[in-house]
Amino acid sequence: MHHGCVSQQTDGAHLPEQTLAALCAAVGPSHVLTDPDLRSTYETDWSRRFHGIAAAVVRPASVEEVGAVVEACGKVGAAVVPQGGNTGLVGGSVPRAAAPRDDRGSPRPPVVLSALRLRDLEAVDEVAGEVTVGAGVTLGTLQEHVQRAGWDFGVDMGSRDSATVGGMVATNAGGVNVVRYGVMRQQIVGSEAVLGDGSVIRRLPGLVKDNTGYALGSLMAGSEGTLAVITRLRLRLVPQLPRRTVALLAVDDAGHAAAFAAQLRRSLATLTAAELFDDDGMRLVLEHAGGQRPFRDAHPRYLLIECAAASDPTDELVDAIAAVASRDAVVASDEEGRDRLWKLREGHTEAVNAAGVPHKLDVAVPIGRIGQFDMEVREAIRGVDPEARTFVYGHVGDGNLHVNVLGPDPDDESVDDAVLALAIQMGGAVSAEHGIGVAKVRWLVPDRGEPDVAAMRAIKRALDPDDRLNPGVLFRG
Ligand code: FAD
Ligand code: S2G
Ligand code: ZN
Repeated sequence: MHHGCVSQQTDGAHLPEQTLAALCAAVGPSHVLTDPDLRSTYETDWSRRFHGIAAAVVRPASVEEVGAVVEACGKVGAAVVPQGGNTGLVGGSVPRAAAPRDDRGSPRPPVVLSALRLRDLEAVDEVAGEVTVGAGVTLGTLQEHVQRAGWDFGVDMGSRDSATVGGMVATNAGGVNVVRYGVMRQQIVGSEAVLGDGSVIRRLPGLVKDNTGYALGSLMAGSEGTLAVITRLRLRLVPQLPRRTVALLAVDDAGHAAAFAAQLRRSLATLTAAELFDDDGMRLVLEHAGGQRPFRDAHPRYLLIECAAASDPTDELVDAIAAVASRDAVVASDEEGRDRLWKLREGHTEAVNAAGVPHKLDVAVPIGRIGQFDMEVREAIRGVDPEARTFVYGHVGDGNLHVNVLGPDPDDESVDDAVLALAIQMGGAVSAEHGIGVAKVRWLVPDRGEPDVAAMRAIKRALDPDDRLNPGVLFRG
């Protein structure tokens, strides 16, 4: 197996030798991968739906090395695909299936720039309740780091062991605690990033108030690798809440789940999560991962509620549940019991993925229309493909549902179109937290309208005039 400065490219256009040499000089030969075997894990996304060929995978270890890589690629017009943990679900982190071509028509595969070696972990700033970390630090590593210092981080999600904080900002990740702490954008108090021309934009002192012009860090949130390569983040921390209790309520339908979640949010200051799933999903998770049904009977929908506080929140949660008309409820305050209930929800992604290549639609709808959407989306899918298997689960507290469909051919998007059109029709969004990537480019204008997308394109042209960074993501190339 080879890597390094003599190209081992056997399946696409080579990078010019002087570019490879410049990349090796920037990051060292062992971090320039051209051999197809070494590149492969960086070229296919987590869901296995998106794949492309990279001219090389390059792994810089500092902002200076990122700048040198971006400049070297810019000199020969090679596109750059920034990549973190490669857990994104809309195809934005891997080379496009159709490699861009140069003016002679020959394929110009991009360079995948992996942020995984940007792993600095600065000491927690105890007074400010903030921390500065490299973009390649995983969510799990960040959580351990700040918990050791007696703090916690406000965003949590099932991909914590691989998703990186740079990728989480780039996709403006949400996760299970949005209902208490907001999305990734709201955790940023400073950022450093490299623009397409290799220049560095940096604001890291961690000032909670800083009205000195445009908030470039916020602009990075949701930019999906198209505006800059994020190299470092300064993040706000939240108090560590050691006492946790989880309740699982059996409910009649998604509308009741949304109404109960709103009622419990009002009555429980300690509420940190409100998640929905259906019985088909629970059955699939139990078939895939094993485990016991929490209730004797099957029920149409389930609402998982978590409360967290410095002192035991169990009593107030039990009292609040008594005030909502659920069919049945179980409560767990011990770690093993809580994990067992969470696994029924967090096990969905893996269980669906194990059952086939899913069509994954991550949509937001006004919370008051969740019940109507849950009913109509199932009808719409049945109308397109009566054999399809539909699983609806997600963050009901924030109006974000994950509609996963098994059955239709991966390339047949008629089900995707039906679901996304319904979300727009109901005043929702075609992506709540996973982003647009390449998967939903053609839905950006129907969802946001021409003027909004024209303004986004103007920002993209201003910051990346040569369309070097992640071309094909967010906008048609
Ligand atoms: P990647 O997948 O590597 O990249 C994602 C996008 O960000 C790409 O467009 C890429 O170009 C860009 N990017 C990555 N790093 C950088 C960087 N340093 N600078 C600039 N651009 C960059 N998402 C949620 O929001 N909520 C969930 O609850 C959730 N649960 C998940 C559960 C599972 C099991 C899995 C597999 C995924 C889940 N996701 C969830 C999706 C995914 O984890 C998030 O989108 C995550 O933020 C992606 O981070 P990453 O480091 O893997 O980024
Ligand atoms: C979740 C993960 C990806 C998916 O479980 O909250 O964001 O759609 C999702 O399964
Ligand atoms: Zn989610």
